[in-house]
Amino acid sequence: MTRQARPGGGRWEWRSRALPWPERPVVMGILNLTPDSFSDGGRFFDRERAVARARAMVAEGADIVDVGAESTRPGAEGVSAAEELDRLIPVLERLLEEIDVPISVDTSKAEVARAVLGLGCHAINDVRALGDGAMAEVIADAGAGVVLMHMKGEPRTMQASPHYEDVVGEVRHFLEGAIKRACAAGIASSGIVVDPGIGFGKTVDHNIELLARLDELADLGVPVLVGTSRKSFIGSITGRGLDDRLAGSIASVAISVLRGTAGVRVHDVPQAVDSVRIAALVERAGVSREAAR
Ligand code: HH2
Repeated sequence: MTRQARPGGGRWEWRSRALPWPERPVVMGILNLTPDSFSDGGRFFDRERAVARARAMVAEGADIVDVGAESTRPGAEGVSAAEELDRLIPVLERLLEEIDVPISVDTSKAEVARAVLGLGCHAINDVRALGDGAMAEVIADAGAGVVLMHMKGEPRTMQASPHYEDVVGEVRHFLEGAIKRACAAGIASSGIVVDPGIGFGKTVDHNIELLARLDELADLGVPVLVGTSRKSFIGSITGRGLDDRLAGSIASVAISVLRGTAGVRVHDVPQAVDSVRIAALVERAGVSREAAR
């Protein structure tokens, strides 16, 4: 396959906070405030521990902290906006005072987005890519950023035999439409990031193909974020349980960076930071060689 331009040549800026891309890939640390998240559910449900965890991730090199209060693991039931906000607000108030990196909130509800952007959060990580009719306007009005992720189906049922004719083509087409909707609503293009949604309505083969062909998302013109951390496809390939997927996760981080991703969403920040540094140097050396040919 011919290498294309690096995915998302554009800038990445959330509410005037510039992220280091395209200088280097961005590491987004995951903070789940859910009792039922697939990998770390319950561990950070306590407010103090959540704040301490976020501070530690920043000290370890996270460029963004992504805070979520509703699990989207396969089979998960949704929670109400009120419950999400009860979990989020006390922690976000502290984080906005105490940590110095942009904060995104993993939510698909416009009502939740309005409240957290009102507090000063920098972006919405929307696994339903503006599926809530009011979401685009809420983000645009706040001048905030957004992650538009591809998902086929709904978390409760999405892993029941997902089918694609061409997974990369379909994900690409979906993300293209989502970018257009975001821009039409007035969200600044420098604040838009896309994500192929690894594990969201995809088989192991679909996930592998998406990683292998990540560079085909290049000409969407916005940064690409990839979340593989501890996901079940890593367990399927390695035979490892949730607590034993670090090596597989870090391998997938390096592969994503070699395929030119702009950012990785991870639980294990220090290991991801090292992996990104090494893979980014190799990726850039490859790009320079091809440019010189
Ligand atoms: N994956 C999860 C949740 N949100 N957002 C983006 N942009 N990309 C992802 O791949 C992604 C995401 C699922 O992982 P996790 O947050 O660890 O689990 P849970 O949804 O169970 O809280």
